[in-house]
Amino acid sequence: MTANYKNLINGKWTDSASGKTLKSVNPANTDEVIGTVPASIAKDVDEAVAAARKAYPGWRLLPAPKRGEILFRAAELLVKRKDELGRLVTREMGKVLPEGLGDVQEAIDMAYYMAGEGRRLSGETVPSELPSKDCKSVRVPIGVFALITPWNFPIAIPSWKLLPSIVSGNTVVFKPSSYTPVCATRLVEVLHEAGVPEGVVNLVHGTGDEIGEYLSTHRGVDGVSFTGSTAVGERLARICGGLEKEISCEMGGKNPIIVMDDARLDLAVEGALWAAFGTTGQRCTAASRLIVHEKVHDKFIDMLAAAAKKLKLGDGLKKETGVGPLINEAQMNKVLGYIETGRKEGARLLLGGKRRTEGELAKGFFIEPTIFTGVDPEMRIAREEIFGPVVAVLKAKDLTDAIGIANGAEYGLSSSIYTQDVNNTAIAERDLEAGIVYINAPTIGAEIQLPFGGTKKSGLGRKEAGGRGGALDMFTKWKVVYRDFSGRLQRAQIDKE
Ligand code: UN1
Repeated sequence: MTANYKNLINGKWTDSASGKTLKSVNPANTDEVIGTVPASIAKDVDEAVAAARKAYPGWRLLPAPKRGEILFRAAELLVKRKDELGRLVTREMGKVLPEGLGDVQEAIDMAYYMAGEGRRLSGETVPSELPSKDCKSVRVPIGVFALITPWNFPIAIPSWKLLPSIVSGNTVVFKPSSYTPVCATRLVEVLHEAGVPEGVVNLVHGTGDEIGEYLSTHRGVDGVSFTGSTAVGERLARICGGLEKEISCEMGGKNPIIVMDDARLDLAVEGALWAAFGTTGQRCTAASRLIVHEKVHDKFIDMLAAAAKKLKLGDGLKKETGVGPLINEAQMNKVLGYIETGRKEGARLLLGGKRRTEGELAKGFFIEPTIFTGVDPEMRIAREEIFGPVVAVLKAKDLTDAIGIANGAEYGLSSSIYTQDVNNTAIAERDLEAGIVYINAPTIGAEIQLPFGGTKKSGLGRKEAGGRGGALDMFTKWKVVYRDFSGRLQRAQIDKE
């Protein structure tokens, strides 16, 4: 029997006013229905926003350490459910089980970390230029946030938004991707069970087309945190900018790995394989360009192709599977379209390139790990985000050339260099235009205690995750407080005694 999941509005699990539902299926086997969720409409969003508004004044005033304690309990519940949720991530999203478990672990890390922030959320105290006066800056919540999340990290990315937003004292309306709604519901269940009061976290399921923009531009919403495509992010940012709403968008990537002539090639191959084909290339941090020094190019691509050939396609729950399915048919067709484009543009197809449908693969959306060589920086496969198991290899003459190619893309999320030369690492660190630079490690695998986000077309507004410049800056505003206890009027800049 199919499980029917619901929206959570004002602490109650409810169906949509539309009476309709959406079906979530396993992308490795579309015969398997993971569950149904409400196909929400504007009226449901209105109710969710009203619930969040109503809960805000009380939640704002609950001491932050108390809010943090609820998050700590959520972390403990997630630890208990890690296996179960990890398997669900694999069944609903398709990534292989170790990655499904990693997805949940990232939420656990974030929950413990943000629980601790409940006892920090620190501002600054600085001296005043006048006697008997003190000055400080404090972080204050912003109000009601709309949180819009993608399907590729169905537990981790929602946790990046839900946990810092609520520990900061905001209330939220959360709209997860309609491709992974069951994972999102299970995460919200955890928060609910951990003791998040009614109305603080509201969950509304539905498609982006039907309710995404409606929610983001809603009069009752003060801020928007969005992760998804650059096209949608730019559009939301334009509209929200005009409505005085806070907005942060985490968007696409075209992340390069530079392999220098002095690199440890074994390490570089292993890293490239993991970053290009892990999560079936469906990460905004996936490596989709390998920029290889001409001296080691031929050897590198031979090693890479030999290693990629061994990756087995299949259901991510099976131990032997190296690469899972694409999320849905549309995404699969988009990726196949790019493979066709690469061929037409004159790149050389070194490996893969086809959909596979033999045996059980017929029930899912599987594409072979695909490597193009002889790629020119101007080709579309070198410039556009593909979001699939397709990597473009480009040749570079030296470090300057490699960095020039890397920075030639319109995106700037993650980047990496493999080299044994300390000076090369320093130059890469200084000159790569990206929010994240990895040295002797691939482009994926950011840790939650540091800010996450990119430059150029990869990110707009504040960054996510922890550390200075991370999500607390997205979900709070600075307020400055001056207190004069001199008992007289003191005039800054004017009184000079
Ligand atoms: C994403 O690619 O959409 O750094 C998020 C990483 C993960 C998060 C990726 N921790 O690859």
